[in-house]
This record gives sequence, C-alpha cells and structure tokens, in this order.
Amino acid sequence: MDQIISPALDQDFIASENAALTAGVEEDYDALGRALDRRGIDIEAITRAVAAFAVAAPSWAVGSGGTRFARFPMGGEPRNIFDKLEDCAVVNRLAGATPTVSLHFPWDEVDDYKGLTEFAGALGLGFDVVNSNTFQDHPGNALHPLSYKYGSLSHTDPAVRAQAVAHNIHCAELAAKIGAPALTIWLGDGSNFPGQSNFTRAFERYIDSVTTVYAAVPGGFKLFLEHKMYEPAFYSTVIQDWGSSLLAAQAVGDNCLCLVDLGHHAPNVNIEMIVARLVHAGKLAGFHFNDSKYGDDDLDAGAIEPYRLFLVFNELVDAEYRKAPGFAPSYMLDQSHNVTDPIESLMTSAVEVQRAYAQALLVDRAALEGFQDANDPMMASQTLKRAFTTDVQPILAMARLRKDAAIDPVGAYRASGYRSAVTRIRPAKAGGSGGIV
Ligand SMILES: [Mn+2]
Repeated sequence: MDQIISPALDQDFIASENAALTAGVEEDYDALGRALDRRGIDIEAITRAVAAFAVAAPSWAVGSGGTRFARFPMGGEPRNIFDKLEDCAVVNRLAGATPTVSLHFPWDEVDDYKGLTEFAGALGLGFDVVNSNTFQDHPGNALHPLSYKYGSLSHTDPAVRAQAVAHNIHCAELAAKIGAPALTIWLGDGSNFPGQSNFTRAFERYIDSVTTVYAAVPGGFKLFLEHKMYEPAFYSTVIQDWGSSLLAAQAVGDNCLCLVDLGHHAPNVNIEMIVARLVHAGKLAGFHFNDSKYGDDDLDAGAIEPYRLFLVFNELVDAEYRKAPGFAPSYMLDQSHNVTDPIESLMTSAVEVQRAYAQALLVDRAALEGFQDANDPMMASQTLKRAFTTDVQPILAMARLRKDAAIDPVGAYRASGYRSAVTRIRPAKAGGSGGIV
C-alpha cells in the first residue's frame, strides 16, 4: 500500500508554517503565564497536562457523514482503512492530540492485522477502543447471514443473538491483534410501537448476551456499553439511558463499564451529573465527544455548548484531583461531518476537547470546595466561570508548538493542499457508510 507523501505530514513544512506565528504565541504565553502566576497557577504544569492529553479519532469520521435524507460526498474520500489512517495521521500530525484511532468492524476489517498495525505505526498512530456493528445488516458477509432488522443482542430469536454474540467476540479478538484495550458495544435494538417489545425480557436477553461475550474475552479486556435514548428505534431502546447501562454493566462484571456519548441524551439533561454518578460507581468507561442542539446531532465537539463540555471536564478533573478509584476514562470523538472537511472538523474538535480540559485544570478546587461547604452559590459559580472564561489559547498553541504540531492546524492544512492531492489520487466512490453511531 503506497503512502501519500504530503506536506501535511512533513516536519519542515509544519515548521515553516509555524515560523511566522511563533513570536506571537510566545508573547501571549508569557503574558498568560504571568496572569496565572498571580492566581497561584503554574502555566507549565497546565501546558504539560494539555500536551499529554489525547483523544482517539474515529476511523468512520474521516469520510463525509450524512443524515437519514442524504449524504453529500466530497473529493478524496477514503476508500478503505488505509486511506482513513492517512487522513487520521494528518489530523494527529497537525493538531497533535489524536495519536490513536478507533476502528469499527466489520467496516474496517482487513486480511493482515500485523500489516495494518505496522502501516499505522509508520504514520505515528496506534489503535484505541474498537467498535462492533450489529445495527445494520452486512450483505455478503458470511459471519452475518441473519438480519438485525428486529434486533441483535436482545433479539427474540436465539440464532440472531448467537450471531451478534459471535460478532462481538470476533471484534474482541481483532482488538487483541491490534493492541486495542476495549470493545464498545452500541446496538440499535429497541421498538417503534408500544407493545412491540417486552421491556424486561429484552433487557434480560441483552444482559445474557453481553455476559456471554464477557466470558469469552481475555481477562483485563474491557467491554464498554454505550447507551442512547432513541434512534434507530423511536419508541423504546434497550439501553436507553445511563441507568440501564449501569444496571447491565453491574450485572455483567467488573471490566464492563458505561460509555457516555454526549449526544445520546434528552435535551437539557445534566450530563455532567451522570458523569459524576458513573465515577462514583467506578463504572465510567469514557466518552464519545460531539455536540448537539436537538438530539444525536453528532456536531463538532464544543461547537454548540462549550460550557457543558467544560462542566463535564470539571467533573473529570475533580475525579482526577480526588484520585477516584479506578478512574481511567477513554476519550474518543464520535461525530458526523456533513458540511465540513472531516479533517478540519476532527482537528478543531480535538482542540476544543483539550480546551475544556485546560479550562477545567484552572478551577481553584480548594476555593470551590470552601464556597460549596459555606453554601455560597454565587462565589462557587463564579469560581467555575473564572476558569471557563480564561483564554487558554496560548497554552493550547504552545503545547502544539512543543510537540512539532501546527500552531494553526486548519491554516497549515489548507496551505498543504492535502485535500486536492487526495482528490487526484482517490477516485470518487458512490455510496459509502455515513457511520453515525
Ligand atoms: Mn457514539
């Protein structure tokens, strides 16, 4: 497999793009450092933490997304997992925050996983949590002869459940081959009509199926359960909310945890409190970051409600600060890019997640605890706002500069001409999966 030689992956090109911007970043960084010093905050500690922070890029998000109505393809869309990895390498090279890729099976299946791992390694990429897929049929795939139209792990027919169980075990085996630490299970099982499904029996069948998967995977390998309120089922969903997810994870075992996709909740639900509850239970698997206005919109992280993203990270930093037992969440992006270049959206989103983390690190936790204990809501709220309204851009830019990434990722990407280069190399392909999960 030939790799694309692009300026976007070339260190000298990135350095030349950074040259004109470096003096300004250093000046802003020094000024912010002095301002934070007056607040008793060491800017270097924050910058180190930000530089070490990583979020996985999803393989399915480098192609154009779509809606239930249409998909508008763009030029140079990846044709296979190798193309997807090259696009992910550009995202990581320029934004410096996504060193791993989350694969989705069977979409990303190959014959040679050693070769795939070496290909990724040569691009500076590793693999993160993998994802199974029993929310659609896979015509022509000998491992999926039966239809998932009426469900998978909770299906009424034991033969369909067995097929879905086998697929998830297969995904865990593929994860082991590429060094991925966990498998995320999201399923579309549910119902569209009252009476269509027995809530209790469907939930019991689901737990039984996941328990069978769990018993078959190696010790230490983790299963992440992803809940979602609705869609594709529009009346009930088997793992509809964090409560169902937690009940199932507790029934399955210690290494079965609950994954929070920010878009998978009703509007206005207090997601940061769900995070706190899952941390308390020792069951927080991690996140699929995205943003939404109405439902599972899969918009770019931080695009709509940056304060909510900050409040989620405020809970995460609080757990880190308190050394909550077993706290080691996995961070992934899960977005659908319908109208933007996915590479630009992924870089921007990774930076927005880093921004929320940096802002949360600035919270004066001792002061906050004091205001909470003294029942001073105004000062407690202002303590969070003070951190949120601090412009941490110089910290993010400096972290990128020190990692030889681009100070201005989107600017450098556009200057590199990567999209037109891959448009010439990769012939247009009709169809393709939207990949909205
Ligand atoms: Mn998701």
